[in-house]
Amino acid sequence: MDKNELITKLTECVESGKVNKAAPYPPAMKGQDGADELTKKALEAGVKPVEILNDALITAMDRVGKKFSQKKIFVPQMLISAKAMNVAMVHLKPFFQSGEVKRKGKFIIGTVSGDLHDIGKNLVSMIVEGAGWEVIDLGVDVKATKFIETIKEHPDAIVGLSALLTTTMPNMQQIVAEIKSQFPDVKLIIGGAPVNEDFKNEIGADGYSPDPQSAVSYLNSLVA
Ligand code: B1M
Repeated sequence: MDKNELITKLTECVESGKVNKAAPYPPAMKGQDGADELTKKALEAGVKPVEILNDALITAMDRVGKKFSQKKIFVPQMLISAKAMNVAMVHLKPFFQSGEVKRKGKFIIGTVSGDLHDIGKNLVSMIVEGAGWEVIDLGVDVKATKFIETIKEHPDAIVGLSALLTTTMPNMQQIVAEIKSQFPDVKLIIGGAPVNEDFKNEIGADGYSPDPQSAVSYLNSLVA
C-alpha cells in the first residue's frame, strides 16, 4: 500500500471502529489490518505523525461526529471509534513527546466536570509535553475542587480546561470563576470544540486555543 492508501485505510478503520487485526468488529473487516497495524505501517512507510493525526485520525473522528449527529450511528460506535483512535495514538505518542528535556514550566490540564471526552485533551497534553512543559493531567470529569487542590501544590502552573459538550460549558465557567476567586493570578486557558474566543472573554479565562499547537504558542508566550 502506498502512503495515500494507508491514510485512506486507516481513516476507514477509525471511522468504522476496526481496532486491530484480531478484532471481530466490524464483521465486514474481519481478518483485515486495523488501526493498530496500519498506524505502524504508515510510520514505517514514512508518513509523518502529524499527517497520520490530522489526515486520518481527526478526519475519521469528524466523520464519526457527523454520523452521530445524523443518527446514523450511536454511542457504542462512537466508543469503538475512540478506542481505535487511542490504539493508533499509542504509536504516535513517542513522536509528540520527544521534545526538549528541560521544562519550560508546569501545565495542569483536565476535562471539566460532567464531561468524559478525553481524546482532544490527551492530544493537547501530549503535544504540550513534547514542547517542553511538565504536564499534570487530571483526567476527565474534573471538579473545581480538584483543580484548586492541584494549583495549591503547583502555584506556578498554568491551567488548561477542556470541554466537548455545550452542556458542560457552564461547568467550565463555574470552574474558571472558582479558580480565579482563589488564585486571581493563575493563567487559565480553555479549549474544546464548543468553546471560542467570545466564550473565553465571557467567563474571564485568559486564553482560548482551538488546537494543541496554539495552546503551545500561548504557553510559550507566557514564559518568553
Ligand atoms: Co461525544 N459528543 N458524547 N462521545 N463525541 C461529541 C462531542 C458531539 C459533538 C457528537 C455530535 O453530536 N456530533 C456531541 C456534543 C454535542 C454538543 O454538546 N453540542 C457529543 C455527545 C452528545 C455525547 C453524549 C452526550 C452522547 C450520549 O450519551 N447521548 C455523551 C456524553 C458523555 C459525557 O461526556 N458525559 C458522549 C460520549 C462520547 C463517547 C464516550 C462515546 C466518546 C468519547 C470517548 C473519549 O473521549 N474517550 C465520544 C466521542 C468520540 C465524540 C466525538 C465523535 C469525537 C470527539 C473527539 O475525540 N474528537 C464528538 C464529535 C466530534 O468532535 N466531531 C462527540 C477528536 C479530538 C481530537 O477533537 O476533542 O475536539 P477534540 O479536541 C481538539 C480541539 O477541540 C482542541 O484540540 C483537540 C485537537 O485538535 N482541544 C483543546 C480540546 N481540548 C482542548 C484544550 C485546550 C486547547 C485545545 O487547552 C486547554
